[in-house]
This record gives sequence, structure tokens and C-alpha cells, in this order.
Amino acid sequence: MLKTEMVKKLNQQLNLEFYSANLYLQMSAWCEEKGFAGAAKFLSEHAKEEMDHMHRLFTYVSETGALPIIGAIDAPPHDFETLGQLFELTYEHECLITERINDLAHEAFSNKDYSTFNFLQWYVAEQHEEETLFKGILDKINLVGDDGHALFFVDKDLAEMAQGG
Ligand code: OFO
Repeated sequence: MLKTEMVKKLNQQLNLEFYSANLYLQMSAWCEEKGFAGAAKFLSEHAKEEMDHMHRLFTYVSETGALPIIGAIDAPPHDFETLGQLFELTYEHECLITERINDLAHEAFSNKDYSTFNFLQWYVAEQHEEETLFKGILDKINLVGDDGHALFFVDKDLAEMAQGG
């Protein structure tokens, strides 16, 4: 049985994961429109992963006998300056998610809610991976700058990364 406050916080996170999915899906549309087909594929695949993050929380809240609640999800931005700026935002967003997960883990631990603390460990590991992944892409883009020719190859890399899951 989860504490009311913990249910509320887990539901907030559930909705934030929904937002992450929408954000990346929306970003994929911008990339597609600008001709970055690889980045579009990568981001739309990643949006599916975010839906998985959402579902895991949904199932956990439900299994503990509480009610998962889907609220109003903020509209993500749909206009970006450059591919670099877009990936800058993805990295910032992942850092924000990591902070939220850490806060949740801290809350669970200090309330001796070891079940939730244990459940959150998957997210702790996942956030480490996601930060590394997005930082790597951002570094690559920053390295080549606005050189269209080089960006073409970065985009090809992203298509391959999407292929590999
Ligand atoms: Fe990208 O990790 Fe969930 O939100």
C-alpha cells in the first residue's frame, strides 16, 4: 500500500514520461520536415521508449492498489532553430528527468518505502544511459557545427542508431 503523497508523485512522473514521449515525437516531425530523416527515425523510436517508461509507472501504481491518473499533458515545443539546438533541449530534458527520478528515490527511501525505492532503481540506471546517449549525440553535432555535409553523416548515424534499437 503506497502513501497518498507517493502515489501523487508517481502519477506526476507518469505524466512527465507522457510529455517526454510527446516531446520526442514532436521533435521527430520537425526533423522529418527539415530533411533529417535519420534524426526523425531516432526520435520517433525514442518516443516509444518513453511510452514504455510511462507504462511501467502506470502498472506499478495500479499493482499497488492505487489509481494511475492521466492528467493534462503540456504541449511540447514544435519549432526549433537548428538540429543542434533541438538536441541541446533533449539533453536538458533528460537531465531534468534524472533530477525528478532522484527526488522520487530520495522521497521513497526517506519514507522507508523500499518497494518503490527498488522499483525506481530501473529508472536510475535508465537515466544514466539516456543522459550518456543524448550527450553523445549533442557532442557529435557540436563538433561538426552547421556544416550541412557533416550533418548529413550525423543524420545517417542516427538512422543506424534507431535501427539498432
Ligand atoms: Fe528519456 O527518460 Fe523517460 O522521460
